[in-house]
Amino acid sequence: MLNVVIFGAPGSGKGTQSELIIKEYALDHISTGDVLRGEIKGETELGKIAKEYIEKGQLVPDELIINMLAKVLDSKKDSKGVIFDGFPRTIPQAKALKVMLNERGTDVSVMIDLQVEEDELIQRLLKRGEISGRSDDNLETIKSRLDVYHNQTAPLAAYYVEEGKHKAVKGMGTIEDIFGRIKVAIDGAK
Ligand code: B4P
Repeated sequence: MLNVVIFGAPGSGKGTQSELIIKEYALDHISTGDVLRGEIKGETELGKIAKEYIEKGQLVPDELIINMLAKVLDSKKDSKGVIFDGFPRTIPQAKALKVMLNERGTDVSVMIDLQVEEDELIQRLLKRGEISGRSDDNLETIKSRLDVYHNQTAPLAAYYVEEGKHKAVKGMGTIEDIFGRIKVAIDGAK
């Protein structure tokens, strides 16, 4: 199984590149952000809790995310491989993912770390905010998401270096050029 973690700051292009990776490698896509937005839209109990965190630019608590992820993973039992987009975002989430995959006889194959300068991240998210209507794409919330990324999520890069799975990829330039670099990283890990 090919299991790819796509990692990077908010606005680094995780969602955009995931779409291309899925097509190229016939993987299933699990985006915790998309699952949470679906829960919010459906006004579920989880959605009501998640909304409060997302609108402040904070992470939804690990326990809720890990339970949610386990359920989604169970629904992909016959998968050839999965791209994890926006998960893990903390060390406890990474450890839980390892246990869940090991229980299913598999593991993370590679972690793609998309690297984009901060000014560019802010510009991309403000631009998306103008058209998407996403409640977290405004300057105040973007700044808080970037702080959360630096404090809680960025340390995961060292975790995956330790696991021998980390691949840094320059996330600036055209979408096609970035995808070309990602393919080299994934093919090298297969
Ligand atoms: P996400 O939906 O994962 O949001 P994100 O990190 O901001 O990344 P996103 O996917 O939206 O952006 P992308 O990099 O694709 O999470 C939202 C919230 O949910 C989090 O803040 C958190 O509260 C909660 N959450 C989600 N997962 C969680 C977890 N595991 N634990 C706890 N809480 C969790 O960038 C997109 C923009 O850049 C697009 O508009 C795109 O068009 C543009 N773009 C992409 N590539 C480009 C390029 N090369 N050039 C120019 N623009 C580009």
